[in-house]
Order: sequence, then C-alpha cells, then structure tokens
Amino acid sequence: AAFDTVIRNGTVATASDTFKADVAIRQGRIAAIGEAITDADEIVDASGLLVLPGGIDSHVHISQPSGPGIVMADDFESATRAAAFGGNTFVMPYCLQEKGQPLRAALKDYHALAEQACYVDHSFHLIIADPSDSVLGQELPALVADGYSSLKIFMTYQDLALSDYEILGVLQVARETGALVQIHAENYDAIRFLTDRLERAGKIAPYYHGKSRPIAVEREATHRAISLAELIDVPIVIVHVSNREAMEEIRRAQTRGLKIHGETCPQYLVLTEEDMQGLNMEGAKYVCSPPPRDKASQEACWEGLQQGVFSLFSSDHCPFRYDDEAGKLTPKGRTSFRWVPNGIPGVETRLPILFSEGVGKGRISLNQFVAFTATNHAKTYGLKGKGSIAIGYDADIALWDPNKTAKISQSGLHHGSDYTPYEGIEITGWPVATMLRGKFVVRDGQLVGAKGSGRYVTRGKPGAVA
Ligand code: DUC
Ligand code: ZN
Ligand code: ZN
Ligand code: ZN
Repeated sequence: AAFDTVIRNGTVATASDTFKADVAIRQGRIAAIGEAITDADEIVDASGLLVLPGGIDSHVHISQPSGPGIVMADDFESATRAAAFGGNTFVMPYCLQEKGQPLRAALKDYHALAEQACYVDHSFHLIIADPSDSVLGQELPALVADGYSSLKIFMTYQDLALSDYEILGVLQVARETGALVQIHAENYDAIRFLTDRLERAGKIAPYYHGKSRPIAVEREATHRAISLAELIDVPIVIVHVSNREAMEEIRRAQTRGLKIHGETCPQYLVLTEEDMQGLNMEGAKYVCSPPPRDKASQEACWEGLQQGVFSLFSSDHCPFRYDDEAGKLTPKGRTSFRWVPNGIPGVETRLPILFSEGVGKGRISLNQFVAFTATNHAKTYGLKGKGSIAIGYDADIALWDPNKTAKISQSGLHHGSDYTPYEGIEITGWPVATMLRGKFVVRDGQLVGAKGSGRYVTRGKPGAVA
C-alpha cells in the first residue's frame, strides 16, 4: 500500500485551521492530507473525532530530587504513560543541576533514568542551580550547541535562588548562545520573611502556604525578571503565571516590544487558595508555587490566554503522593507548610481541562487550544517537525472525542500520585487515542505502546522553527 496508516473522516485542527480530511502516515511521518485516501495497510476510522497534534507539555518534573526523604511520585515510565493517556506525545522535563555538579554529570543521570523507560518523546531543560564560571563559560555554551537549548532559573528556594547578578550572568550566556531562559519569578526574601512571621503566629497549616507568597511576591519578581532580561536584551519565558498583576507585567513588557513569553497552567484556571483550606492536612494536596489564587485571578489567566499574553499552557506536573511520608505528609510537613513539597500532578489532565473549560465553554477557539497545548511549545523551544498536523511532520496525533463526558477521578488516571487535585471536575472532551510517530501508544483506553518507544529528541534554536 502507498501508506502505512490512514486516519479517515476526522476533523483536523491546527493552530490556524479546522478542516475535514484524511491523514495518511508513512514511516512515522504525515505523508498526505486529503480526501478519500484509502491505499493504506491500516485504516483508522475517526468519524466524529478531532485529529489534533499530540500535546506537547513543556513544563513537567519527573524523578527530580525534592528534598531529604521526599520522593517524586512519577518516574519516566509512569509520567510518560500518564502523559500519553492525556493525549500528549512529547514532554520536556527538567534536568536539575545540584550545587557544584557539572551539567554533563546531571544530564547523564537524567538520560539514564529516561532511557528505555518512556512512552512519549522527550527532551530536557537544564535547571541552573550553580552558575559558576566553568558552567557559564564552557559547559552551558557547549550544551546549547548540542541541542539543550533551554534552561530554567529560580529567584526563590534555598539552594536554587540566584542573585540578580547571577541571573544577569545566565541571561548574558543565553544572549550569546541563543538559549531560551525560563524564570521562576517569586521574591525569595519576601517569602522567607512572611513564612517566619506566619510560623511565629502559629499559622502552620497548608493553607498558609498561599499567605506566605501573595500576589505582590510574584508580581515584583516578574517585574524584576523582565527588567533584567531588558538589560541584556534577551527573550525569556515567565513560567507558571498565576494572577492578573504578573500577567499585566508581561503584557506591558510585550507592548513595549520586549520578547517575553508567558506560561500559565491548569491550577491557575480551576483551583483557588480555598482548596488549600482542607481538613487536617488535606490542603497539602493543592500546595504548589505559585499557589492557586482566587476567582478574579482565574479570570485574569483566561484573559492572558485569550489576548495572547500567554502563549504556553503547561501542566507544571510535579507529582507527590499525598498519603505518604515521602510525599506531602512528611513528619516535618505536618509541623509547617514550609516543609510541604511544592507541586501537584497534572500531566494527564492538562488537555481535558483546557478543552472542556476553554473550547467547550467558548473561552478559546479549538485552534487556540492546539496552539497553547502543542504548536507554541514546539516553536518556542526549537522542536522541529512536531506540534502540528502537516506534511513531513512526525505523526504525533491525539484523536479526541469532543463530546465524551466524564468526571476527573483518581481511579481513572495513570500517574504515580495517589490523588488528583482536579478530582470531581466535569469534563466534556477526552482523548480516545494517542499516536507517537505513527504508532498507537494508547488506543481504546488501553496502553498499547512499548515502554522505551519514546525517544530523546535534540532541539534546535528556540524561536527558529517556522
Ligand atoms: N516550580 C515549578 O516549576 N514546579 C514546582 C515547584 C516550583 O516551584
Ligand atoms: Zn517554578
Ligand atoms: Zn512593574
Ligand atoms: Zn515546574
């Protein structure tokens, strides 16, 4: 036959168009898009389904060390399995450099963890914890040239927070090498001060996590990050934006012509700080940074998506088990929110939440959905040949039933966490199959892909992809 597989009678959506077409696949790539294509070894009927580029989640944490005695709930196998069930074909986890550690050594560890373990394709962002002279002068430029073309830096957290001087040094290397820098924008000293004050007042429950880092903490750091990027004249990504004030900082910068990318996440659209109010320690299930805010902040994040201030919608999947001394309920975590690990699972629920709450409720178009969940991630991070339904592109495809309804529930998910912060949310629109380079990974609710079929992919220069 002319083609290996053809997906027939579906409705194809890209970041710019929606049209009825058959999609034919040869050797893992999209080889033809047209009408009445039948000359294929396998014909997949997609009547009533949407044919979308597989989700690309450019912000996930997998197997990252998260403090003494704390273990992330997902390894590469379980995280990428959950990703595939959620309609994703690509994830970009982090490679965390420990202080004093060469970046190459850190990368060796993460590659070893991911090797032969993944159900979807992946690449790594480097977390620069120690911007020493050798890291900035030699290692980083060489790694960017090798396709590790993005990195994340932090303005908060002990052992991670960089000074403004250090941030400028990293941004200078990014400018010289073409790397793209993600910035976690929260004011470290403000959080430390407020945390100490809350603890002295006996306010130690998970709920006070939110009070330890109010909106001004994020807004100030966002403003400062943008200012530092402006000084070096280099693009940056402000990740996980939670509220209007930070969003408006980004908008103002964009209006001034600065190349500032904005990212928001499901937790800022559907959770609020009230969720951290649960009985006993239940609030810990929602502890992440920045924290979920209020209804007005949710509206602001929608506005950021609608108006293009945000171009990226990622999960910030950072999974811990709840009922577990190595997860949210460490003995220390019970003594103060300060010690509750920051992060929540979300790689499997990102697409259904944005589809249902966004496309289903008329807040964004189907084409915006595709842009926010796939196409923009590929473009922003220099991932070639992925993130769209187009001839020559990898056949990374999610088949969606736009009318399938079901509540999100832990029992239906495939991640390593023992809970989902999105329990009970009614969703209309679920992925029913996920295909990676022309082969089904998930089909009819079953995992059919082979462990290890997900590959490491080298990326090019951010923004250079058309
Ligand atoms: N930042 C993240 O990006 N993820 C989880 C925790 C954090 O602070
Ligand atoms: Zn962060
Ligand atoms: Zn400002
Ligand atoms: Zn994150």
